[in-house]
Amino acid sequence: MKKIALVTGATSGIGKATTIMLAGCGFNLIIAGRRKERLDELKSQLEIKYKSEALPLCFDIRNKDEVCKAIKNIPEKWKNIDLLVNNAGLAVGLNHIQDGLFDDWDRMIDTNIRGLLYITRCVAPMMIEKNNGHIINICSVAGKDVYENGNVYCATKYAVDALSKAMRIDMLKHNIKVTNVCPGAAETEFSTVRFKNDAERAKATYTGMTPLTGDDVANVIKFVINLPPHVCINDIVVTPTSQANASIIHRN
Ligand code: NDP
Ligand code: 8X3
Repeated sequence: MKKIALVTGATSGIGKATTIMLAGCGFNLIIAGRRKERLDELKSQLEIKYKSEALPLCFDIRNKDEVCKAIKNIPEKWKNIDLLVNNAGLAVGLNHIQDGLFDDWDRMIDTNIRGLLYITRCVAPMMIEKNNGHIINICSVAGKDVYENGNVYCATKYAVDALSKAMRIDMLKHNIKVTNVCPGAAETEFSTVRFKNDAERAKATYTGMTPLTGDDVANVIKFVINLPPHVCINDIVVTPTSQANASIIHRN
């Protein structure tokens, strides 16, 4: 029987690449996001190309009731979730703290922290019941170091870093692995979202360097999930070769 993975933020970037990698590794996939047409397209791709079954779940992860309802209503055969990839997240804006927009802050806090908590609260009991599972939280180098103008985004990722450590402790006696994955600059829709569709600013983020791709991060996740049952990677930082940490990038 195929294993089941639930990936949040499967419609784009790291989440989409991870979903496709997992299908290639023989998983059936529960794919979550807000953009229904992208979920439907991905479902077809997974079924046709990888012969994986896919269950699209369309919800806004910031909405507690939507998240709980979606997970509660998962058909019985999908409830045996082996792997949860908490990937949905975003940065919005890049301002000094005194210029920050409340709405940007709320979006980041509600998505990156609250959303991750809601989905974990719904899925973890299913793993506990079978005394097995793996939770992967997509954190960031921004959860390891702060950088100018990164303030609230960094704070949300520091929270993810803390939650990964806390989950690791709480899940220990239930035989559930928890892994914190911290990517550096990856060229996805991340900067387009951060700069609110300003394509030039988004592109400039990666000028003079070779950024990670979603596939690069997915490959790291592939390594993490394919270790023997008694081995758990707790925390892993992966950056482009030209990036040392959240604020130091060498550009040509
Ligand atoms: P993308 O913008 O390409 O993907 C973000 C994903 O999150 C989309 O699938 C989006 O789906 C989903 N998402 C965002 N908001 C919500 C919401 N309210 N409800 C449900 N789903 C939501 O960015 P990345 O792939 O780069 O980002 C994935 C994760 O990686 C994020 O947590 C990000 O912080 C982290 N990260 C990214 C790095 C980078 O440089 N790109 C580096 C380090 C970490 P939809 O819009 O369909 O809802
Ligand atoms: C995304 C990486 O450095 O833009 O988490 O914050 S960074």
